[in-house]
Amino acid sequence: MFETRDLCWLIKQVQKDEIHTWFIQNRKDTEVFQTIERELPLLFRGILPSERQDASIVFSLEEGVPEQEGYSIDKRGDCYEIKSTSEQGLLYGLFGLHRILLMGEEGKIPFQTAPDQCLRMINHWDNFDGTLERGYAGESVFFDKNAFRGDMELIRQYARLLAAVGLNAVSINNVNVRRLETLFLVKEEALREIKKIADVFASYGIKTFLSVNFAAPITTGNLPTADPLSREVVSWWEQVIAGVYRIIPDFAGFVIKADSEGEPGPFTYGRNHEEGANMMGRVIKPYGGTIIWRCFIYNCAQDWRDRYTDRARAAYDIFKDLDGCFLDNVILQIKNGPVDFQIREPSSPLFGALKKTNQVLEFQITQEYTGHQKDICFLVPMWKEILDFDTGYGEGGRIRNAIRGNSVDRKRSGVTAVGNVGMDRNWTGHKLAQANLYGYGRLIWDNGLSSEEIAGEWVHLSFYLTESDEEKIRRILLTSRQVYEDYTCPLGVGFMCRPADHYGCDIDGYEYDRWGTYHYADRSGVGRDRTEKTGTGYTRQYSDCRFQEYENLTTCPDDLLLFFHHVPYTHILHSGKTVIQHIYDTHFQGVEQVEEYLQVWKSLKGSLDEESYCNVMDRLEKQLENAVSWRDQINTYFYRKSGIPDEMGRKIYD
Ligand code: GCW
Repeated sequence: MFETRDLCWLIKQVQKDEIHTWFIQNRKDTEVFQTIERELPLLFRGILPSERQDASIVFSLEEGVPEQEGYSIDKRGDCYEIKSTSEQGLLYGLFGLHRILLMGEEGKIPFQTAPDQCLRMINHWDNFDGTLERGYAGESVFFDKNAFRGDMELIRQYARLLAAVGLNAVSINNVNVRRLETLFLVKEEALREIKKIADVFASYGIKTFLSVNFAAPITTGNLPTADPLSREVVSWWEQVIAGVYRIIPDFAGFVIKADSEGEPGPFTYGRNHEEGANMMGRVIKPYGGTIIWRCFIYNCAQDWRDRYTDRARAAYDIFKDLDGCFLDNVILQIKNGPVDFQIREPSSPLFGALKKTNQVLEFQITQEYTGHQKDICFLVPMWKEILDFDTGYGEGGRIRNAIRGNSVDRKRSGVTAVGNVGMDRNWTGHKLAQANLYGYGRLIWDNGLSSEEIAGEWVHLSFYLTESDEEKIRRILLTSRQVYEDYTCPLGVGFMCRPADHYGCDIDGYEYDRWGTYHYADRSGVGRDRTEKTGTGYTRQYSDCRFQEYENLTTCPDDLLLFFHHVPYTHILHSGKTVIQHIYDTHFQGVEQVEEYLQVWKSLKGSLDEESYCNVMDRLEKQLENAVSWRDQINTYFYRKSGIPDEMGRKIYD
């Protein structure tokens, strides 16, 4: 119909053609109001039963704090009234009403909502050449062969997807900023292209950030140094930033990955991260800009022989003591776990511990370690666990509250995630991976939503099937994280994947390498000892109660056991099983579950549109191959190491 790409949860076949009336009170002539007017007929044409042709929608912009993005929906007769104190709130209300009507949930009206997190962001890891650092859905929507793709209609559709689930910020280029992307800062032509993109996003209430390289003063400015305390460096940034704002007055700011994985940073010059981040913060402050500074910093030249240097410790070791030292327009961006987006990790100990610092929690929607958008892995249950995690620092200690409560400027706190879209027709490659983008937005707007509700919404909005068919897809989504964990990551051990691309099994792939992610399996046991008593001391980075829980074998949760402890294969878990039996069982189970997914999916043939059916079927076959390969390698590996057979006598290759 009106779109060329599959707009998943927004697309609705138009069967009827009635157009409802609407009225906007206190309308202003802004881009966001124009967006509301443009969206109205697209969204609401034909979604109400024909007997309600008189239905109308009234938008009222109320007096009040304009930054508030919440909205309310009321109903009088056949008239829906959407109210907010901001135009952005009205836009969210428009999408909210649309969702309520499509879900058949009019009973929820009067409805009121406001976002739980202020900054709700997507980070793109898109390179100027069109590739994505960790992308599984085709090339970049922004860039193509070292040029701006320039497809503004596509970007508008993307902005619409993001706004529809309440997202309000985006960074468009990879945090590993290469030479050509660094030139964006100083090339007027490039900045004009970025402005076009930023304008489209702004019309949906979305702010645009760029990632920049800390060494830009050297690579682009031809200076001999990027030392944050050098006068020359500061004035170079001042000029550059002034140039950016001249062209993009509402530019949001920069995302910076410094001193990480080969990138230069303040450490290169003997400075600390406060000095680096605050220098940038100071320069961008007059323009109202923000610096988002990533905490993903660790020594990536480690030695497996050294059992005490621990990558998991790094972010806390570097940033904890800097709490309270950052300017109020600087935000620290903290990955959800201490290592790197594994399917099971404890939460980063920085949450709850940083008490006077703007902070953003970073998730990964793109399935780098969670199946490359070939394997199904609905990540909302995992994100929810993290948001709900109680850091143990007393009241307000759940991560979802701590992020905001411990930030000095609440507007500069929130959640971000590495995005999962590309040029693939359905945006995400795997059709079911759309549920992750949808679910991410919905969950960080409303942290109280359950995974079941979110999965239910996405399935219904995307497929419109019978209740029992929808239930089949919901079940698949809701069990998929556990299934993926079952065949890839026993008891929190992590990183037994193929180095470089991070898909498929390679148990020792990282074991003797420099990346600091070791499982230390030997003939009697497995796991990384991170205890204070005998290991790396990482457990001590948590609050006292969490420290006690993780430090002691008797209280450490099973699913994180091998993350925190090195234990014998015969160690008995809380579940009553031995570690080795748990490994065998979960690996057999994981494969059985994927086999079942295939059967369930086959039963949907004919109910689903052919394209979605085939798209998922094709990937499920790949997922099964992958799961079988993990099962056989892991089971054989641990059987060979331990010499302990499976109690159930199932086939383990020797
Ligand atoms: O997960 C790791 C990835 C890198 C990525 C890095 C990061 C952008 O393997 O590809 O680099 O994290 O978060 O910076």
